[in-house]
Amino acid sequence: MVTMDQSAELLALAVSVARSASDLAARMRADGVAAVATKSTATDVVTAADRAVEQFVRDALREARPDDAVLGEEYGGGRDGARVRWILDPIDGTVNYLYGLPQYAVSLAAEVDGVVEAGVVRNAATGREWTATRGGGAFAGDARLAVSGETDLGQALVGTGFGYAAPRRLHQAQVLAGLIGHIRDIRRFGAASIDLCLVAEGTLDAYYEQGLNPWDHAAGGLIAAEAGALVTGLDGAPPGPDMLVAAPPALHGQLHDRLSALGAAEGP
Ligand code: LIP
Repeated sequence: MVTMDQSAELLALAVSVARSASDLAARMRADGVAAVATKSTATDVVTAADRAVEQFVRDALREARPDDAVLGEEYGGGRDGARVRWILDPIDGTVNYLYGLPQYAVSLAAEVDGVVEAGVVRNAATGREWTATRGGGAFAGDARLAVSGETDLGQALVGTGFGYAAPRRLHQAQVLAGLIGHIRDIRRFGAASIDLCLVAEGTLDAYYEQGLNPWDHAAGGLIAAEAGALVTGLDGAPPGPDMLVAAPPALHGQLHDRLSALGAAEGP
C-alpha cells in the first residue's frame, strides 16, 4: 500500500519520462522507420525506435530511481527484489508506428509490491495523454474521465485486437463472428493501451482482447478501472494473456458472458 503522495510522485516521474520518450519516438518516425527484427512471427516486428525508446526510458528511470526494477517489452526484466517495478511498452501499436497510422503510445506503469499504483499512456502521434493513480481517478490532461453510460450490449461500440499468429487470429475471428451480431459494431485500432484509455473516456463502450502482455495493459488497465470500468479476465480470472475484458459495470456481464460462451479465452 502506498500513500497518495507516493503514487503522485511515481506518476509525475512516469509522465515526465513518457513525454520525453514519446518525443523520441516521434522524431525517429519522422526520420523514417523500418523493421529491424521480428519476434513471434514474421509480422510481429520490432523497429529501432522500439529498442531506442525502451533504452531511453530505462536510463531515465535508473537515473531517477536506481533501486527500482523494470519490465519492458523489448528487454524483459524481473522484480530483482525491488518494491517498485516499472512496466513499459515503449511503442504500443508497433505496426501502426511502422505504417504511420497515428495510434501508437508509450505506456508506462509503476507497480508497488505487485499492485499497479500509477500509470500513463501517451499517444506519441497526437500527444493525447491519459493518466491515473490508484484511488485518485483517471484523467486526460486535467479532465477527469468516466466510462460510457451505455447499458445495452446491442448498442455498444466494442474495441478488440488480434494476435500475430495465424491460428490465434483465426480463433479470434471465429469469436468475433459469434459476437458481432450482438453489438453495435467493432473497432480495431491496434494499440491495447490506447483502447483501454478510450474505454476510460467513453469513446469506446467496451474492449476485450486475448493474448495481451503485462506491458500492453498495466497502465491502460488502471486508467480504465479508475474511470469506472471493470477490468477482468473470464470466469473469475484476473486480466491477463488468456483474456482481458474492460467495460462499465452495466455492460461487463453481458460482454463477459458472450465471450465465455464463445470460448474466447481458449484456442491456439
Ligand atoms: C499490440 C497490442 C494490440 C494487439 C496487437 C499488438 P504491440 O502490441 O497493443 O492490442 O492487437 O496485436 O500485440 O505489439 O504493438 O506492442
